[in-house]
Amino acid sequence: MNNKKPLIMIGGGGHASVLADILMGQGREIIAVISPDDVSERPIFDGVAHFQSDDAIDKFSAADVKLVNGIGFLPRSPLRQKLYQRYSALGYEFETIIASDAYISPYASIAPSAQILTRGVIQTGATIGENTIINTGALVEHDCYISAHNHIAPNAVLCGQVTTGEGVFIGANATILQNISIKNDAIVAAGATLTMCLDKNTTHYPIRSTEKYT
Ligand code: JB2
Repeated sequence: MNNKKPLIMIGGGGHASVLADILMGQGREIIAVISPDDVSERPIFDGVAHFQSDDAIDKFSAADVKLVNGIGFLPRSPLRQKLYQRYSALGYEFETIIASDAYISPYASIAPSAQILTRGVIQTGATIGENTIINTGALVEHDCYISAHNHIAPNAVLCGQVTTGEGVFIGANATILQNISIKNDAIVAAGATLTMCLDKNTTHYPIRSTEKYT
């Protein structure tokens, strides 16, 4: 065990259970999970107090606990950011999560509350913004600037000096070439390769191999 503050997990689904696995493996104590849905089918939460309403968070003083944002982020799903902003404004701190087998260059900058999952790689000179998820196996190369509230999904590759605005979603296995800029709330679909800058609120889809024959 350690002397860090106990944690309250917001959400009890897939993302929350991945974070709980990392945190418990690091000896952290999760004292409550807050989820409107049943969590009994997720053994990772066995023995953790379950509350169905976010009102239960008020029972815990912001001075005594830290929150974990266990709500994932898929395109056009505002809940993760909304809860983060609501509870930050109330004075709660969100824990920063860095998996023990992630690689973070000593010359990278990780904002408090960011989440770097198993085998995530953050290379030298890169910056990761608040409440952003760098998911399993994702690679953020040198000097990238990843803003707040992004989700870089599993195994995505961001070559050097990519910049993103807030709320960007980059799907699993997508590749972003170097020096590309992706504006606020844009989406790069899973498996796509992005070779040009992407405007705000737009989506870049993968080119299907059949398209070159039509
Ligand atoms: O208002 C809410 C609320 N609404 C839904 N407050 C709180 N505290 N929790 C809420 N939830 C909970 O979010 C649900 O009860 C459920 O426990 C959780 C959503 O779980 P789900 O497994 O559907 O999605 P996820 O957000 O954990 O994961 C998505 O995003 C990840 C990044 C998934 O699509 C994953 O595949 C993905 N890796």
